Amino acid sequence: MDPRVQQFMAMIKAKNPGENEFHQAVQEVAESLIPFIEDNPKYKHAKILERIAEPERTIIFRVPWLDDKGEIQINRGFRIEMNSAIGPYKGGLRFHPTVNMGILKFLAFEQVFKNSLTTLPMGGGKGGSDFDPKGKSDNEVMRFCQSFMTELFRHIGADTDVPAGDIGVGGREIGFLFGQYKRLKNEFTGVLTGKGIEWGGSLIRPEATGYGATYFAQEMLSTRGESLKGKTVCISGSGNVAQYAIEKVTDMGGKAVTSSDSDGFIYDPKGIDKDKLAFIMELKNVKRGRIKEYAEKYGVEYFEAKRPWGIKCDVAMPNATQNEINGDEAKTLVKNGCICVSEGANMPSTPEAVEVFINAAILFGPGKAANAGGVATSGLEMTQNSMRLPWSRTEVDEKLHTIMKNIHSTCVKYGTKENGFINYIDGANIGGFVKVANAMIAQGVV
Ligand code: NDP
Ligand code: 2IT
Repeated sequence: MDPRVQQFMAMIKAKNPGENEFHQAVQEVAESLIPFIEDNPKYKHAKILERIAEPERTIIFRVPWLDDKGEIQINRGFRIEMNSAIGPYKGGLRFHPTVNMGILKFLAFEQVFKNSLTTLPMGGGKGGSDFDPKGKSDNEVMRFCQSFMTELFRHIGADTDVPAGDIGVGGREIGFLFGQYKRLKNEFTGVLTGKGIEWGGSLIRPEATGYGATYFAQEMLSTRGESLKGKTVCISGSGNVAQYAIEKVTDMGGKAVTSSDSDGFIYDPKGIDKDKLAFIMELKNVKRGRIKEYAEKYGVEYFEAKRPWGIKCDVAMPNATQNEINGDEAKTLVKNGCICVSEGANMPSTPEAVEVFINAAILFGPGKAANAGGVATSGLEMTQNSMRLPWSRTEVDEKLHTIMKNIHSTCVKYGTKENGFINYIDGANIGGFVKVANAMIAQGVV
């Protein structure tokens, strides 16, 4: 490891003990940025890297609520307000039992670069709770969301901090959170994105992350004269991002053959077509069941407690969670002929997996570029809320598509090496950094 990166990481680890995912995310960025900063000393003198890795504010709070039996439950709520140099804090809320400070800080850190790449005026933030929505009734989820917002409302606002969804937070949760915010503040504002279409939401926001990651895959493939047409695509996850990635891959002529949840994955060699996707959507969004039921319904194979990376594919789209592709799985993907990885999830590839992809010189689109379509469309929702005018489906989708192409161009601009290889990690990290860093310098030591 570059000794300058090593020294920087020793400081980060000492300051943030035990926050492994945060260390991992910062190290990846430091490896891209430290050489760049050496060549651009103004960023070094202003200590931008040291400042950008320190949240502007972290908020931790108690979330008490009553379950259906009348018993008191206590969860922990968080909001990390990471960086506001180029706009209000912006980023999702995650409800999952694994949520802790290290995970949310990694997500908030990534969000700063991602939001900058979208070209829209959004700073970075992330929040959530160790609350587990699985197995909870709608009423329990509502009481939890109301209690969570009863504290969070004093820290957020349409011009301050604008949360949205992430794992475990979809349309249902955003509705309950928005209702409580409105009640507490007596204000109908764009304080959350991912709202329902009848009450301030944007068309295409539900689709945006999956569509965007697929558009990004197509852009990467086009640099090698390829396209998604006729490609076999391995997808993990069966939630929001995975569902709309499956839809868009199919629309663009590819064949999505896998889908998973935390219990296992299904392999459908004929491809998950529109009808089968409708089944997954009903299963996951309404019945809140398990992906195993797909195998039972369509008579395909189900692999208990396994991830889909052993299935032969041309393109892989990890759309579930962090560190879901390890080094060995990456080797298997490459060995089986995978030429492109587009990360719909945040940091789904471990550092070992990333090394395998880069050494094999395949097309590797890191999450902060590939999945930026979700937050970009949140930015478009904020614009529509400010104007109090909604845009059509086509208008939003065209804007999303243009943004994804521009992010790809930014990665090419900052990530192309002397031999012509595009390192999208360097491209996204440096491309996302410059605007935030310049804004921080302009705004003084704050
Ligand atoms: P959902 O909650 O809708 O779906 C999450 C999916 O991932 C489910 O299939 C879930 O399975 C699976 N999953 C979650 N945790 C794990 C785990 N520890 N191990 C294995 N599988 C797991 O979330 P999203 O689709 O919104 O988010 C997926 C990823 O995309 C996350 O990394 C998120 O940060 C990222 N992302 C989301 C955006 C958005 O707009 N929603 C935007 C950009 C990135 P199960 O049901 O069993 O838990
Ligand atoms: O990781 C992400 O970019 C998201 N979960 C979406 C954030 C947002 O504000 O739309």
